[in-house]
Amino acid sequence: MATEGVPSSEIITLTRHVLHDQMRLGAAATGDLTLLLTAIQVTSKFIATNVRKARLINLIGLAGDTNSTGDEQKKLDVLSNDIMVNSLRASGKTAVLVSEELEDAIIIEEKNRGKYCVVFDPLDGSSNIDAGVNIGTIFGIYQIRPGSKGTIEDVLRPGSEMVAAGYTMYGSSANLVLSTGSGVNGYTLDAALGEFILTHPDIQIPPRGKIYSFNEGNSMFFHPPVVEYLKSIKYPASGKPYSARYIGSMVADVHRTFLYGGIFGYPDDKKSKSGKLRLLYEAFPMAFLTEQAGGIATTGTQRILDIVPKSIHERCPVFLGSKEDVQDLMKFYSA
Ligand code: AHM
Ligand code: MG
Repeated sequence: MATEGVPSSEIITLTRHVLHDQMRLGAAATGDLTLLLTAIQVTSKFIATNVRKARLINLIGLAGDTNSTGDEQKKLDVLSNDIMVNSLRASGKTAVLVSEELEDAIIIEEKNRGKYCVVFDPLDGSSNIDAGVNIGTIFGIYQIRPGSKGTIEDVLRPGSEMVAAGYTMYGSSANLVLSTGSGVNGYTLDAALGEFILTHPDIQIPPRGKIYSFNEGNSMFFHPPVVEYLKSIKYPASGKPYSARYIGSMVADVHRTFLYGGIFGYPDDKKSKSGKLRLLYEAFPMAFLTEQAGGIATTGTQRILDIVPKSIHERCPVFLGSKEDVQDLMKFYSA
């Protein structure tokens, strides 16, 4: 029990929390997922350190190349990708890695091979890096299929088959939000201790919010259901319109949606036929967390976690957040 003015002596670290969670599974848990998540924690701490000192050590700006989907790569993108690939490979717990920054999947060589596949965007929200605005790492974890040695087929599976997903947001503090399939918990990095501490146990998205988060600059391309939905929350009969909040960093916009409620959307439109966000390492992990926190994640017409990916870098429309808000939007699609 914390006493005012006296620091709590009862801290729950992410590792302790996940171990406890896994122990509940009894013999089914080998400890491998805990070790993999420890490796991911280390990468988050390492990336957080680099994000913090980026300006001072000349990490801001372009690396001079483009990534698998044609975006310009920033130095921090490249560094974060290297940090993740090296650490995940060295963990000995992975078989397949898919990164937004790499055109092809990495199939881990036999001597380092484990049973998990990690799909990730090492540093999402790159357009915000130079301005010091929140950015983040997004990841999803599959277990290889029985009998598989690790092939691309192990990750071309619906998001509902993921065993864990999460993100780390690099802002005024580093926040790691994680689900291993039984709810969502948030941890904050205590820089002095070097540990992620449980600060947001059992995150539940409020059933309804008052905020919408869309890039409305694309309105002229939006399809009618989105245009009509946005009109309904901006000109409601109640006379109480929703507030707009859009950072342009998925991790930050989704994090706020989890805590405050409301709806985040990146639709497909007349220009971007499948939207912008990537299915495997952006939409799936965020949809997994959304559902675990009691919200809904849809393309407008289909549950995101049911989509079967055809290729590792494909895109999909995303709407997620408070149950009632997303249901309101879906009514415009079914009308
Ligand atoms: P990135 O992977 O190149 O960083 O792009 C993904 C980001 C998301 O974080 C964010 O939701 C979206 O792009 C913002 O796009 P836009 O600038 O078109 O609004
Ligand atoms: Mg991204």
